[in-house]
Order: sequence, then C-alpha cells, then structure tokens
Amino acid sequence: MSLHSAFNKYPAPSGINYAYGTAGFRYFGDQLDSVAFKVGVIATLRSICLGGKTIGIVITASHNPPDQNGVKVVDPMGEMLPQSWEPFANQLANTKDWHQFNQLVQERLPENYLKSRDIVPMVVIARDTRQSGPRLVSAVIDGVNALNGHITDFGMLTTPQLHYITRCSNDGSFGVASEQGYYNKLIKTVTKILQINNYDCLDAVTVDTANGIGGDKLQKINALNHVMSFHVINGDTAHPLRLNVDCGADYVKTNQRLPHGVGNPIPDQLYASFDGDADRLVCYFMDKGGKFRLLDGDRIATLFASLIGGLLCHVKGIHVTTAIIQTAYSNGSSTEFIREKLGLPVYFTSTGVKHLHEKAIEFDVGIYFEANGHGTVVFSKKYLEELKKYEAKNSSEQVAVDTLILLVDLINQAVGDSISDLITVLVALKLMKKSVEKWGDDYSELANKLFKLKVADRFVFKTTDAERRLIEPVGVQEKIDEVVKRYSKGRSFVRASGTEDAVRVYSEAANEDDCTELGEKVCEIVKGI
Ligand code: 16G
Ligand code: ZN
Repeated sequence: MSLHSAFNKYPAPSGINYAYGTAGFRYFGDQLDSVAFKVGVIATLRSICLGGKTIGIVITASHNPPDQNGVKVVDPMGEMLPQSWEPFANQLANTKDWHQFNQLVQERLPENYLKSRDIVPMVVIARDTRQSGPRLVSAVIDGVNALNGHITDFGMLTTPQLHYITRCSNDGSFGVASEQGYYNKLIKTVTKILQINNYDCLDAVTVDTANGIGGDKLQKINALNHVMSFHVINGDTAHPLRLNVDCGADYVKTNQRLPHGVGNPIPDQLYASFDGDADRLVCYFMDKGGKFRLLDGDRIATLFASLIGGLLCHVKGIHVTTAIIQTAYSNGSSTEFIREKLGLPVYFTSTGVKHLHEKAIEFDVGIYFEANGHGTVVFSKKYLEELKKYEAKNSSEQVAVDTLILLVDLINQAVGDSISDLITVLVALKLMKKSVEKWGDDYSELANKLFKLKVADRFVFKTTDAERRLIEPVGVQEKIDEVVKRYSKGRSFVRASGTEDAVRVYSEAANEDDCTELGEKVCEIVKGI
C-alpha cells in the first residue's frame, strides 16, 4: 500500500489533540488507529535517520484501564524516543491533510530514499493483552510498509522484553534478540549467581500479575528452570477486560492494600505485584501484627543500593561513582535513609522513566526508581571493564567481583522490568541474608497521600526544580509554602499529569492526620485559582 493510500485508510478523528506524553500516545483504544499508523511511519523514519538501526514499538497502556491503549517508540539501545523527536511526532499525529503530512515525511527522508534502497529500516513490535492490540499492530505495520520498512511482530510481550529485543537487535553483546533469548540470559545468570554464592535456589514467591502479560511470561520461566519459581495470581489473560482491575502494582501502591486474590497472606512472607505490561514492581508483606507493609520503588532502590554497595565494599581499589535518582514522589524518609545511612548522593528529576534514566547514565552505577515501582540500575562501560580486569586477592573477593559482573546481566538495563527487578530483589534478600521484615524496618515512611483534581486547563501549571515547585500560576507556590511550614516534616507539590487530564497534589507529613489536612489545604489553593 502506498503512503497516500495508507494515510487515507487511517483518517485522524476530529476533536482530539494528540500529544506524545511521558509514555507515548495514550488514549482510548478506538481513538488510536490513525496514531498507530503514524507511529509506524515515525519509527521507520527514525530508523532511516539512524542508518537502519532497529527501532521498537510497544502497544500498551500499562496500568491504565483495559479500554485504553498506547503507542510508544523505543530507541536502538532500549531507551525512550528522544524528546527532540516529540514535536515532530505530535505534528504528524495531528495532521489531517495529506499534502502537509507527505511534506513532513519527505522532509525527514534522505534524498532518493524510496528509490535507492540503500538503507533497510528495521522495526520490531509487541503488544500487551488488550483487545485493541491486534488492530493497532496492523495499523503500525501499514505505516512501516508504506515506507518500505521491515517489521517483525513479536506478538504479546512485556514492555521490557520488547526493549530488550530492540537493544539486542542493535547490540549483539546484550543478548539474543528473541523472547527465548531473554529467558535464557536471565535463567543462566541467576543460576550462576546462586551457584557461586553456594545456594540451590531462590525462595518461591506469590506474584499478582494484574491479569496482564507478565503472568504468562512467569509461567514460561517456571517451565524453563529449576532455581526459581513463581506462584502467579491474577494471571487471567484470557479475559482482557480484567486487566488491572482490583489488582496490580498501581492498585496496591495507590490503595496501600493487598490486591484481590490474596486472601490470607502468610505473615512476614514476601508478595509482589506487576502492572499490566510488567515494567513496574511493588513488593509487600503482612507483618505479624496484621499490618500491611508496602515495599515500593523507593524501598527497592535502597535494597539494590545496599546489595551493590555491600559487594563493592569487598572489592577494594575499584573507584566508581554511584547515585540514586528519585522523583518528587519519593518518600522523604527514603531520601534521608539513602543520604545518611547508605551515604550515597540522591538526585531528583521530573516524573517519567526517560528523565530518571537520562540522569542515571551519568554515573558508573545509576540506580533509579519511581516510588510507583518503575526503575532499574544502569552500569557504565568503565564499571564493567574495571570489574573484569580486577585481580581478586582471595576467594571471597572473587565471589563479590563475579556477582557484581553477573548483576549487570541480571538487571535489565534497557528499562525497568518487573520480572528482572523481582528476581534481583529475591537475589538481594538471599545474598544479604535479609528477611522481608528487616527490609521493611530499614526506615519508616512519612505519611503520604496523592490527590487528583480536575481543572479547567492543566497546562497552566508549570513547574521547576524537578516538579517540586510551581512557577506558574504566579504566586501559588508562595501560598503552598505558607501552608507546608505549619506541619512537622511537611512537604507538598502540585504538578499537571502527563498521562491524564488532571492535576496531581502530593502531600507528606509526620502523621496521617497532618498529611491529609495538608493535602486538602493545598487542593483548596489549587481549586481557588
Ligand atoms: C507514565 C510513566 C511513569 C510515570 C507516570 C506518571 C513511563 C514509562 N511511564 O506512566 O513513569 O510515573 O507516567 O503519570 O515513563 P502522571 O504524569 O499521570 O502522574
Ligand atoms: Zn507499565
């Protein structure tokens, strides 16, 4: 099909202004056909501009309800589409006129591209379990084919698996670019870590997979290995309308309670939840007193930092920079714990994986997590090289070095990955001989609450300082400051959502009542604008 015919096949609906947000284009599934076609075109153009490197596309709306969907572009090394391409993506997505559309496309194409065939643009695609997925994949395929691109459809995968495949397609040293390649790398690495540390297997764990794709993939891992085992609950992918309903990482984190399906939790035993596309992880347990204890992204970051920091202590003579990257949503207690107990620097960025990732790669070991469970660790080339050439002085040092090297393979550096993050949590607890209870006692969270407000125009809210302060509307931040200082350990910020037509208000304070009162007062300020 020619580009022109494909353009006509997918007319853009009127009345929607599409915007490439923090996680790509995200709308109701039936509003995305024209966008999916255009993202096919964008990914192909991106591949052409990068001389034929493979670009990824994921069709998912993550933790959002089943009738929504999203289209997201993955860059060659598994990162997000660079922000410099977002205005172009928005322009294409909103163009209804063929001539204008064609002109925009031609401007990005090298001269004679369609005739010369010097470059073969490569695209890989996967989707989650949503009903609108197959239709949107077809639309993407039409977009890629219209520009003579080559596309491989990997069917249903977790978002991080598609990031992994994209990266491997461009960098063979990362692994084999297939779903099986992903499992092989993971299983081989875990098996080796356990072996050199004298353990047979990891503890089995119950995982709520939000009735999403992560459940199917964990079952595959169960069938392929002997060193770890996952008991999947909320693993019903046969009924896509159950996706994320009363379960999953977002439900557990937002409501601070057990997901549907965990009836009688065993005290002090670890449980975990993924989100619908398996790139977020939260852990939790019920303590002996029957209290629900959440172990969110902040906790996972501190656990990983303790594991890596502890191992690095054994390897004297290696100099690496380590930092933890957080967002405004990270609990103040976790920040204090990292700075004071772990002695590590903390940096803040805006919400959204791409911002955290960008900062994390400035360090040899960059640990980044959002409180909601999105995150991973990135390692520099230098770090791996230094470890590889390090001459250990005794066997325990050698084990530490080898474990550190293996962790680089275990952790999915391309993007936060529920499966590999969970396995790393289990490895960390085992190697550090740390109980879940002890992990939960690292620090006590300050009370925190999140409010969502509908406003006439969320774009009037402009922030600075990693979204922690408002610069517009002018004068509002001063009013917030005035309220915040009345509460012990008080903190609050206001930011426009990047995924919903709403404004979010976060409040934090020494106790629940203060936290609620503070949040409500800040909401009043916002409503009064
Ligand atoms: C997206 C982001 C997530 C962020 C959330 C904030 C990615 C892959 N996903 O889901 O990291 O926490 O947006 O949503 O970057 P909000 O802007 O609506 O609060
Ligand atoms: Zn997700």
